[in-house]
Amino acid sequence: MTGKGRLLIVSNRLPLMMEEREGNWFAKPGAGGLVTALAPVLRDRGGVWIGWPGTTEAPSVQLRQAIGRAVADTGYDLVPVFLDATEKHFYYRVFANEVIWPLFHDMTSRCRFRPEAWDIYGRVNARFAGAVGEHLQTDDFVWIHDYHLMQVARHLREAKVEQRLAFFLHIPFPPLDIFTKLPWRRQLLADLLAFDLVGFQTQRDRRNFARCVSVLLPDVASVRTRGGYSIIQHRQDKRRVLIGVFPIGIDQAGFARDAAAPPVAERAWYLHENYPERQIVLGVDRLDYTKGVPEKLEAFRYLLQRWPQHNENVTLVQVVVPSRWEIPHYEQLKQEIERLVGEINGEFSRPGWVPVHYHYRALARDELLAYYRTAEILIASPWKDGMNLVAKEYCACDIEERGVLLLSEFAGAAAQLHRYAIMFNPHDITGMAEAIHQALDMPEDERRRRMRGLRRNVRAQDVFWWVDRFLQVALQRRLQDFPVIDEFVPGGSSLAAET
Ligand code: GDG
Repeated sequence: MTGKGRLLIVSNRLPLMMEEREGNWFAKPGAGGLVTALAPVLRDRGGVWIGWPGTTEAPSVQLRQAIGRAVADTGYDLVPVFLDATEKHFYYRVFANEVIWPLFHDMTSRCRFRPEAWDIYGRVNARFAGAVGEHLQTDDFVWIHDYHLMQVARHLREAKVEQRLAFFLHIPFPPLDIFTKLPWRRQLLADLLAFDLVGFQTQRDRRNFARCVSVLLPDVASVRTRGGYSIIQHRQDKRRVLIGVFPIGIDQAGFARDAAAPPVAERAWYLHENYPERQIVLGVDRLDYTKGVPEKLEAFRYLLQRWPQHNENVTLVQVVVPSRWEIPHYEQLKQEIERLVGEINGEFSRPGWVPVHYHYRALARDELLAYYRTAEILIASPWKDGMNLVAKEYCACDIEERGVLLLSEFAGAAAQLHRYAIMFNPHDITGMAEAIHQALDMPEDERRRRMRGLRRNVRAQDVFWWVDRFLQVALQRRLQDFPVIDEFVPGGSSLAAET
């Protein structure tokens, strides 16, 4: 990596778990993939992570001290941005999760376009920008993450900040006809053009964004495409914004190592004992209407009806991790999933065999890895997904290389994994059931060949590769050095040719 300045990471949440016990605050450093990949860079160059600590409690001395103590463990600075309950409600719950989240996943009927939420989103973004401004030094580089913070660069530019500012969107960017429904469409696009680099997960997202800019802001900027990148130039001051594709990876080596370690190996053995002579089909999803869980259950029911030879030989383990449960659409989804699980188990269960094992809780990491390692098949069935890390984690943990990945054509991960996964359209219930049927009957050598291909990809383009590539493009911009990231067209001819 070039440049000598520090790195400032800005995300909605600080990489911390805050806990209050008997009036005292404790902060535990987080351990997700993003943190794992960024921590060495932050320690090496020096850096700061700015974000909300996850509580709406007033910022007491106690709370600040607990965050201060966590800095000793992380090895880089943590700067909290505090939100009160009203701000959390409108900025986070309503604007981020009930406007941008459904809109960017093409589900406009679930959007609540509340003007006061837009105002408070702006206010909170201005506060984040203020925190960045306070800690910024001349040579620093600022990397802002995700849809909660799309206006931070504009606020910083208004405050005459000239440092390089980059943004990465973890979720998809919608096509023009969907994005146009946003009441604040031009403003939000213009806000994003205050960055120097905007990164997306797939070519699909980059193309959608470029088209939105050229149609909605023709008077503000011009758009060119070069070798898989878009270059947007402001008409007034000729400033350029680079739009690129950076598919996020996982800590592949970490997952593979932990999957092989004794605690996971023992759990995996125990799981096998519980499912003798049976193939496990696994689903791991946050409770979210974008993840296609009801369709997966419908497909599993169709499989049992259409190919009864699988009855008693297959178990679907569906983990649903509680999330955003205070939003009514999520509660309705939970009820729908539980109704379907009940119907399928009611119809097909036999003594000694329950077709669907349903867990509505977050699993401990070892437990999750044991399921990844044990399951013969994993189904990721999102209607739309920025990437889908679960699919990659499954491949990393399948150290015996016997598993089959079934992947929705609409997951961002499809662009990298479509050659070796079995691809399906999550809206096509019978097609998905056929894919499960094909996977259940797949010969060992084909499973191995496919899984090796998947694991090669997940290893080569891991989260360290992702951070490196993003920072190199952000700091050097030698585009010719970077091969173009693959494109995948759902339902396109590449499907038949490649699988
Ligand atoms: C957003 C975008 C994009 C799941 N269940 C358990 C558990 N998990 C962990 C998985 C994985 C993460 O949660 C889920 O990541 P996904 O990528 O699948 O989905 P989102 O949460 O929607 O993430 C997505 C991602 O950002 C990154 O850019 O890929 O498209 O929507 O890491 O391991 N972890 C534990 N127990 C569980 O039960 N411990």
